[in-house]
Amino acid sequence: MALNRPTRFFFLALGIILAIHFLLSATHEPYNKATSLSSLASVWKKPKYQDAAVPANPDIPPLPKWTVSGVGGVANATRANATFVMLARNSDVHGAVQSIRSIEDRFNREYGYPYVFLNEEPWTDEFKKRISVLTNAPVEFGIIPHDWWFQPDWIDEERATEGRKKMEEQGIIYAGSVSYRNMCRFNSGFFFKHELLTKYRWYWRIEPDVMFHCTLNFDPFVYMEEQKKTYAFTIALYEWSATIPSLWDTVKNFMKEFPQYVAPGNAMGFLSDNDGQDFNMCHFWSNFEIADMDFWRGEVYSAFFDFLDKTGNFYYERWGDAPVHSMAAAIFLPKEKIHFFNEIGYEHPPNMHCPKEDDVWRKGMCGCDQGNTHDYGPYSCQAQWDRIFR
Ligand SMILES: Nc1nc2c(ncn2[C@@H]2O[C@H](COP(=O)(O)OP(=O)(O)O)[C@@H](O)[C@H]2O)c(=O)[nH]1
Ligand SMILES: *[C@@H]1O[C@H](CO)[C@@H](O)[C@H](O)[C@H]1NC(C)=O
Ligand SMILES: *[C@@H]1O[C@H](CO)[C@@H](O)[C@H](O)[C@H]1NC(C)=O
Ligand SMILES: [Mg+2]
Repeated sequence: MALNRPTRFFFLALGIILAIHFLLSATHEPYNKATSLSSLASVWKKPKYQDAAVPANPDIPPLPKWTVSGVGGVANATRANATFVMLARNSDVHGAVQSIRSIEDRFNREYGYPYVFLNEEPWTDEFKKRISVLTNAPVEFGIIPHDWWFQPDWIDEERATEGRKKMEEQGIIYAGSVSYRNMCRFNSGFFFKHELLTKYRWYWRIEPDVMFHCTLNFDPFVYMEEQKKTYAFTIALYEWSATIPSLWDTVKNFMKEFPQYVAPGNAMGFLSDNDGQDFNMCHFWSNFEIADMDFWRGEVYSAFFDFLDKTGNFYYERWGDAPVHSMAAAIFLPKEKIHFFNEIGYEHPPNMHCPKEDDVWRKGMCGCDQGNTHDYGPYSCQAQWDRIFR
């Protein structure tokens, strides 16, 4: 039976629409769960990096699954091999609750990523109770082994005391604090070895008293994995140079001794305005980090941390995990492996990142003032970041 022209056209059009629908459903499911025609619109409006269908990476083993109660009911989500991690004191409970409420609200109640809390002291029942009630995701509370936290015996205490006094005279924040130094050293060289974290590859660092200002319509962990990123930040800014007087020289010595570790096409231009001669004080603000712990666990970073640690300057000076992580990422990785998450509105007072593009800000239903974003303010290093990709 020969079909008349309008009928043929009708079936052709129907065929095309169905083909597009199934193609998009299949290729975009991990991101947007676009399984119905009504959600096609959201597929078209996805941010730029989601437009290209990303093929599944055969190197990624099957992912653990558990049930999450998300908005609109219970769903089984596919997750990356990832966890949140928060270092905190029992006395931080109020700020910790606020941070977890914020990330659950803007992202995790839909995804159910687990949480790991770390502390050098035993957790109080009060802390565990106040946190556990906030999420359906697994939550674990770990204790930090003594030697990964406290000042090692081989540190010359006289010299350390002298260093703290000198810094106090300069009016530097946390100048006289030993516990702050413990924290910086632990975050630089140890957290990723903790037994509660070794089962994961990716982490998202969260601190007490931070805020997430935009709803995430995508999974940053899956993005990192699919796009083969290693380290991600939201805020880049200048370091207070007096805390790290000898860090750059030490890093340069390391590069001289291990030139094979320096990555071709790295982000040195972010750290230095004269090809690595001087450090320009730019670093990623590490209170937010999404990164691959296998990088910190690897040969290069292990050698780097040991080289830094044996100078004792986490205690004699006050080396921070932010410059240490930033330098490692910028020197030992090709620059494309570092990612700036513009969509993630984030605030750790006194600094905030808020997407300044209206479309990104609207899509994320952001609760932040675009006019107050840190990105191109006086202490920002966003311009140095942008520069290396020009
Ligand atoms: N368990 C524990 N956590 C700490 C200690 N000092 C700092 N932290 C945590 O380390 C992170 C950074 O400390 P914070 O005081 O926020 O430093 P800042 O952001 O540089 O001002 C936060 O997650 C704190 O909760 C400490 O002595 N013990
Ligand atoms: C989630 O997975 C469990 C176990 O595989 C299954 O019993 C349940 O029906 C699934 N729920 C949904 C909403 O797909
Ligand atoms: C998750 O990552 C860790 C570290 O790379 C690895 O040891 C572990 O086997 C991974 N687990 C799964 C389920 O892929
Ligand atoms: Mg903080």
